[in-house]
Amino acid sequence: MNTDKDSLMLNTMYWWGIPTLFRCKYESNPKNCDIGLVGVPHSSGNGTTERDQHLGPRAVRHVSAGLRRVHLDFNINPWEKNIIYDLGDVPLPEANNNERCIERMVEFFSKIASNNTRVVSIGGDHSITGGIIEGLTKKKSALTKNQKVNLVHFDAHTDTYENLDHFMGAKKSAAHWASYLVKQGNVDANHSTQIGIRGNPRTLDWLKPSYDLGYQVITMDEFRKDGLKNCKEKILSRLDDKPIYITFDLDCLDPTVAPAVANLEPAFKGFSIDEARTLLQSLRGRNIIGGDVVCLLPTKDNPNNITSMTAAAIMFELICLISINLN
Ligand SMILES: [Mn+2]
Repeated sequence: MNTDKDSLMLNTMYWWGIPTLFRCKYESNPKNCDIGLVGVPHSSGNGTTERDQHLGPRAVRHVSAGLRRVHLDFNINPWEKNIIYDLGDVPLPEANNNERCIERMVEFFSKIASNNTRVVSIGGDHSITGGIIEGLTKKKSALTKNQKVNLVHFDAHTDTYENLDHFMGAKKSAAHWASYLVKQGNVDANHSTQIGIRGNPRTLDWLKPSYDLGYQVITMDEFRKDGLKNCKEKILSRLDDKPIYITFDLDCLDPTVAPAVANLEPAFKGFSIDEARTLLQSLRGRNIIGGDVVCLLPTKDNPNNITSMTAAAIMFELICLISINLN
């Protein structure tokens, strides 16, 4: 057994111990925890570019042990304030069958939602957000109680590519989730925002599907012109009293901050980590039921694991945004 003093030292060494997310207790039953952490090792929803996004959860388990810290901006220690478990990974044995994997995710997250447990996930490609939100808004969900969710979507891309019938065979894909969730009635686009959108797209009308669905879109260009303060207000004033879900595609960050992502957009500067953190923290006090961090590509990361560490740091922000609101 380690003494408390031993643990104080050992816990700063990320390579020491069993690598669960943020050193949380591993417990597959969500019943007794306030916040569940979940790995979604999935990459067949974005088969075009880089196929190692299923390695994201393992990479973040590797580094996050060293990031079990207190939150100075909120003045809380979430690990003592709330019961937070690592609920493990969504089982995805049909890994190359995107549609079946999404069904598995819906089932997994619907069980968590029926226990009224809030949840922060690490992907996985962005198609996982479709399975997660569909699961969290199922009829028996104690988190949403038959309401749609308000979505706050950080991304360089809209993921509403309705001009594509499928994405290399995947229907509920990383290119489609932000669209079908609105059409299925899981997301209320009229109270949701997509922010950070940038890059040189393939068609001039690439934002049209998002506007047609009802989203507020804040492109990176608009963010630079309007400034952080105005954009914070735009996001907040768009929300109503529905539960909020936050999805964070790491490619909204500048490639110098998060180089190991699936779909790099180097032509326009992305968010700095401070800008992203400030935007996230503007949601403090809101009813956030869950969030995810997606598109981490560990096999392209720097030897110091900087993108995995950034992914863990964003997860930590999401965990603390939820924790500060819970007793
Ligand atoms: Mn993206």
